[in-house]
Amino acid sequence: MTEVAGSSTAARQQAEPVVVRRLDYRPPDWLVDEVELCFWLDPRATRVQGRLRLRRADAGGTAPLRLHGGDQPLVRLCCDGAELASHAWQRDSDGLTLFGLPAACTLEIETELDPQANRALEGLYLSAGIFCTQCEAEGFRRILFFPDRPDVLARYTTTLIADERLPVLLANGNLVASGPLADGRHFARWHDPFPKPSYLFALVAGELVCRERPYRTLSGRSVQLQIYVEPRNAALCDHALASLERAMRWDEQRFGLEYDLERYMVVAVDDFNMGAMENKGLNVFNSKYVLACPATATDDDYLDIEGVIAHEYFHNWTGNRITCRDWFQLSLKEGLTVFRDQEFSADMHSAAIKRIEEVRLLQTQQFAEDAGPTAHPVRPDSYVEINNFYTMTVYHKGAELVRLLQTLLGWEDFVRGMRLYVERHDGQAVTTDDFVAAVLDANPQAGIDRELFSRWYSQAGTPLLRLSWQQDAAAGQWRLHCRQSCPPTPGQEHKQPVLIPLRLALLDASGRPCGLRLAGETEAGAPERVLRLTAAEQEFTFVDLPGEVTPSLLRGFSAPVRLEAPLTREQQAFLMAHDSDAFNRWQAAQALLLQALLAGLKAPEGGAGELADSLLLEAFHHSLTDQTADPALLALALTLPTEGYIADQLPGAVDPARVHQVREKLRGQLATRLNDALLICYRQQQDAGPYVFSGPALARRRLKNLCLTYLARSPAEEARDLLWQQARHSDNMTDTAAAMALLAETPDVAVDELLQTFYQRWRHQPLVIDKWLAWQARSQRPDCLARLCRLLEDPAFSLTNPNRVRALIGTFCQANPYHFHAADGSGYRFLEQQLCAIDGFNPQVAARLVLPLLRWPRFEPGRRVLMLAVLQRLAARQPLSRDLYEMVQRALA
Ligand code: 0A1
Ligand code: ZN
Repeated sequence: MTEVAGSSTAARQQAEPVVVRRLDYRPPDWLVDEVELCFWLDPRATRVQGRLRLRRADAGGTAPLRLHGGDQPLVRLCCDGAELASHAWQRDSDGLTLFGLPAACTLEIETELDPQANRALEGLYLSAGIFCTQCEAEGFRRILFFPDRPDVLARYTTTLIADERLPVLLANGNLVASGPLADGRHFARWHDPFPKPSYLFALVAGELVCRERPYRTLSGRSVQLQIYVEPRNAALCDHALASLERAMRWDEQRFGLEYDLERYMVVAVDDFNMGAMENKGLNVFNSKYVLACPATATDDDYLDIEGVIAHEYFHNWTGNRITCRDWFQLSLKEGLTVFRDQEFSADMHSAAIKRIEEVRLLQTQQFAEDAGPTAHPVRPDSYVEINNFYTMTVYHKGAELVRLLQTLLGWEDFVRGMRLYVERHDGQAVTTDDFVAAVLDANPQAGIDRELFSRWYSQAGTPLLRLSWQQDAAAGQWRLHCRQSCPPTPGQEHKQPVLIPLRLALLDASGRPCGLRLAGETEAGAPERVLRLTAAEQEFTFVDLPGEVTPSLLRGFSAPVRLEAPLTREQQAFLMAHDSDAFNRWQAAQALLLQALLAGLKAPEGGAGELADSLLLEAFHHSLTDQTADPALLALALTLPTEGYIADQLPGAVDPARVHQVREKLRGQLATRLNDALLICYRQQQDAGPYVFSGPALARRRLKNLCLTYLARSPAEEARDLLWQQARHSDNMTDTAAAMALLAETPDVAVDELLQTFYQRWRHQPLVIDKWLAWQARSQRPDCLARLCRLLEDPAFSLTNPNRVRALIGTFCQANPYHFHAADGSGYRFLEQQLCAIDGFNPQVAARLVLPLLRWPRFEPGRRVLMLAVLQRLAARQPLSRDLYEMVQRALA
């Protein structure tokens, strides 16, 4: 193959990283109406031809045409049928510039790719012999030179030509032609009638089987739902297919949104950087979020599959039909779609449990991000590598902001806002401001201050809400004082107040919510209210109360803030037992546990005596013996906060070894003191029959396995027997995994044998091997790291597969703070070595793995120095990917 050359072929070496700024946005000078693509698929040399029908956005404009590109060779470049003269175009490190084109023209571009060599898993690559693509955010340019920006929307027709041994050929849209060709090859042509940005392009080719079922939309159109997997996985698609159907029905009923093509295709591949991708009509999924059967997948896997299937489906409207103007608006599609998938899961199962799990994720991970060197607004202002901005903040804080609107408006008015958003912007590439404007324009009666609300999108950091109160029980009055502030974050020293909806109730002595009437109001009060906080300080006085009250504050976590409120331990215990808001019962239980842990951490030697006082023990005992409560809620309430979360609550520098020691101590004390209640509860929750995936069965397994986490620390022989019994004989992966993870925590020859037997049984099931790797990566045993180093060499492990890397290296660095933060720096050096190996071929994965190191300022001086040294060595490395460069620089800034 020969490469054509432009007039001045600039050297295409790695350029200095460029900062992209939101305020520099300019609409495109050129638009693409139609794209015709043809792929001659070959593992080592795939030929790609593209025909682009182009026109100037402004007929009088003079700007040259800019096409983004990777380092693939350019084989042919023609305009309206004639080869472009070498002086008419120029190539640089990230694309082509074309000069003097007619205002409307057809450009033909030809290039060649080596999918087999592509281990970055961006653009066109091979996963276990399956050709697939990943184009978000900027992967399309690695396939073809193109204006690869989300505000250029075009109609695509895609032809795939491949060997008959790759029988399934898929692309976006509807199938328009297919058939045999000469030389044992065949073709398929697909047309997508919906204009889309290049990041939503996809193709797949491989030896796949299809599991399908027909679906009829609410308005009566027929859609074929299809899941494509490797033949050996054919029996593992039922749950994903059923989840897809439920998600489609739910979106019709809740938001009136229907699917729009003849087919909806999902393909599962083993090598994937993220969870899944919402390409129009052809989702590509990490197989982790498709494949399930009771023997291999846990309850949480089942829930995750349902959630991710729904998430990608919901993107068809929030992301695909209405897309982002530029990548700073990423939360327009991601925050909104996460919110939608959360609401769906809440409706499918228990809303309270879903909410607690979301908040736990937000409090443990997004709050930590917002308090560290990578803090950024939900709508960021600048980036070096956009792939670094698929963050907890953009996704999950973004979802909280959509939820704020729903909380302020009520869900029916929020749905009205969504309808206006879709009606106004269908087929467009828009901004988060457009979304907020549509929802508020549909609801002028709500009187929401747009500017005040929009600060949530532009300000980084978690607001701190400090509440205090005075009670005059005799006069029936309760006065609430609210102060909000927000700590500085990188590049944002001073913050302004935001609009905080504070949902609250005041409980009487029996736990019943009182009627809430503010001074000056005449109408009888509702049992719960949402106060709007709009200023740095505000006061509210409630009147006509029957006497002493206990406040239930920020119910349902009505805003993503840190709450400081002077509730006593007795009040927390009261709320844990009596609050009618399930979320707040959980929050109160966690507050009690956290107080015990923090007290232990303050005391010399981790508190020589008891960490669990009688109040905590009684509250725990009461919960374990409560026959009326939802077992899944109890399990969440009685779960100890993670070491990472505990560390984040400490005012000063963190010593992770002490955090570990104190948490383990409390776990052990609760296990010993409550041994009998735990054993009884465990046995009560045990199912007699075979595994079923149902809400009640899942709830019982959760509580039973929560009991087991404590029983694993109990000195009683009976507890140990139960653990072994469950590990050896359960009929489902939920119970097996719970027991195996606990056994793997500590060194034991018998455990080693069990792990080995497990490995032999499952070594051909990579998703199960990921669990096996993760148990060992999470272990507290002293030889943990040495064992992990040996596992890196195991045939079941592969550094090029992101799931394996996350299971072993990711779990160790994120979920094993005890060993990762070993005082001798061995954990940090381990991560450094792996980063150096991975960054060379998969920068996206490397840039995510480095996150735990970026938190160095939180730690005691010894660890800080060791972590900084690794970061400095990484910063000095050549070559270093743009992804990892940006992360390391942010930590060193
Ligand atoms: N948009 C997908 C996730 C995704 C994001 C980035 C990717 O590459 C950088 C790949 C997939 C989603 O939200 O599901
Ligand atoms: Zn998404």
